[in-house]
Amino acid sequence: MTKTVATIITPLGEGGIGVIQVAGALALKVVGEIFVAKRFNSLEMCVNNQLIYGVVCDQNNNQIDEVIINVCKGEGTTDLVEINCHGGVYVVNKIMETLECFGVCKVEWQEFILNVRDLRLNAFPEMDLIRKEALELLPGIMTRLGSKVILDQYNGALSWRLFEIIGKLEDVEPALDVKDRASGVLNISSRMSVILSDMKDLIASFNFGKALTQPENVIIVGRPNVGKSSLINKLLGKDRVLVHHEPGTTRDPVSEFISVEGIPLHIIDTAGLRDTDHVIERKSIELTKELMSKVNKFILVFDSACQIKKEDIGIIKSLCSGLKARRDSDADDRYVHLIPVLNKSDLPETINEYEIIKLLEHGKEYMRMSNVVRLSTLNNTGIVELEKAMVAEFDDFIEYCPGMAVLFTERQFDLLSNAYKKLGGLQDSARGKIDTALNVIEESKHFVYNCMK
Ligand SMILES: Nc1nc2c(ncn2[C@@H]2O[C@H](COP(=O)(O)OP(=O)(O)OP(=O)(O)O)[C@@H](O)[C@H]2O)c(=O)[nH]1
Ligand SMILES: [Mg+2]
Repeated sequence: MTKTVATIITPLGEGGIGVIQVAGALALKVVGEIFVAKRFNSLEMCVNNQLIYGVVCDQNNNQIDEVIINVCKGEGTTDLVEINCHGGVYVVNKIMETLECFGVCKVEWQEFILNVRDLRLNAFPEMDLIRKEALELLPGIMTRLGSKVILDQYNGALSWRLFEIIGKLEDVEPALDVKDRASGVLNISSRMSVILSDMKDLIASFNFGKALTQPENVIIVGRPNVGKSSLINKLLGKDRVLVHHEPGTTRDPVSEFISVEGIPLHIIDTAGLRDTDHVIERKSIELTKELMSKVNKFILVFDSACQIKKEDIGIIKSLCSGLKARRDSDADDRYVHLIPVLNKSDLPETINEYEIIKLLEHGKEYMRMSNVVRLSTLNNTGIVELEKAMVAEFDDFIEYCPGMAVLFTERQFDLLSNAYKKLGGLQDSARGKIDTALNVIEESKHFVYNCMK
C-alpha cells in the first residue's frame, strides 16, 4: 500500500463516539500535524496501543475536538492510527476534511478494510481471533445492521463478554468457603447458574450472528398461478419476475437478495408445482423440488379465492414427506421454518384455512410453522406481516443495542457450546467433589478462552 488512506468506521451521527482510522506510510506524520497533546511530543515515539488524550485542530490551527488517539505501528512503513472523537456529523466530517487537506485519501470502510487487512493482521499478532474473524467478514456483510453488529464484535463486544465469563469462572475457587473445603464437596449450583445463563444468552445469539454473515435462502413455493412471482416482485419492490394469468409462467428459479429489517436473505421464486407433460416445465419442477430439499425457510403460497386443489394437497404432502426424509436420512437436524400465505385476499375468501393447517400438521415434528398470513399482492396488503413473520425468530435482536455481544462463527459457537455442556453437567450433579468440579471449571474456561485464541 503506497497511499495513506482514512475511513470513518462508525455510522455518521449515530453514536456518542466517532472513530476515524488512518493507515499508510504517512499516517503517524499526518495525524501528528493536526494532533496536540499536553504531555506528548511525537506520535512516532509512542508505543503500540498507547492511548493518548489531546485535541485535533484544522489546517488554520482552530480546535475541532477533544480526541483519544490510539497508535498501532505496522511493519516496515505502514502504520495505523485511530482517532476517537465525539460522534456528531460535523466533528467527524471536519476531522476527515482536515486529513484530506494534508494529503490523506478518504475511502469507504469496506475498501479501507481490504486495504489494511493484511497490515492489521501482521501488525497485531496478538489481536484476538474474534477480532480477526470480524475483520475478515466485514467486507462481505450485506446490511447496515450486519455491519454494526460485526463492527461491534471487532471492537471487542464479544471478547469482553467472554472475559467476564472467564473472570466469573476464576472467582469460583477463591470463593470456596471453609465449610466447602472441610466437607470435600462443592455445592456448585448457585454459583454456576449465573454463568450458565450468561453462556446460554450468548449461544442463543449465534442464530442472529449467522443470519447476518451467511444470508439464508427463502423459497417461495406453491401451485401455478397462486401469485408467487407477484409476491417476490412486491418483496423486491420492483418488477423483477414476469407475472401472467397463464399457469406455468415461471420456469427458472429466480434468486434475489433482500434485506428484511436488517436481516439479509436470498429469496427464490420457483416454478409452480403440478403434474405436466411439458418437458421444460417438468425440468423446472424438478429443479424446484431439488431446491426444496435444501432450503430451510419456506413461503408456501395458496390462492385464497379458490378451494384447495389436488396440486395444493400434493405440494403439502411432498413437503412433509421431504422433511421427514431429510430428518431420517442424515444428521440434518436443522429445523425448517414454514410460513403459509393466502394470497389474493382482495377477492372473496373460498379456501378453508383449517384444512391447510390440518394437512400441514403431518410435518409439524420437522418444522416450525408461523401463523397463516393473508395478503394481496394486488392491493399491497399483508406484505409487512409476511416480512415480520420471515424474521420473527430474531425479534430479540433486531432492536440491536450497540455494544451487544453476538457469536458469529461456527468455531465460536462450538467452543462455547462445549464449555456450556461441561458446566451444565456439573450443575446436574449439584454436589460434586471439589477437585472434579474445579477440573471441569478449568476445562470449560479453556474452551471459552480458546474462542479468542
Ligand atoms: N386478484 C389478485 N390477483 C393476483 C394477486 N397476485 C397475483 N395475482 C394474479 O394472479 C396471476 C398469476 O400471478 P403470478 O405471480 O404469475 O403467479 P405464479 O404463482 O408466479 O404463477 P406461475 O409462475 O405460473 O407458477 C396473475 O394474473 C396475477 O396478476 C392478488 O393479490 N390478487
Ligand atoms: Mg411465477
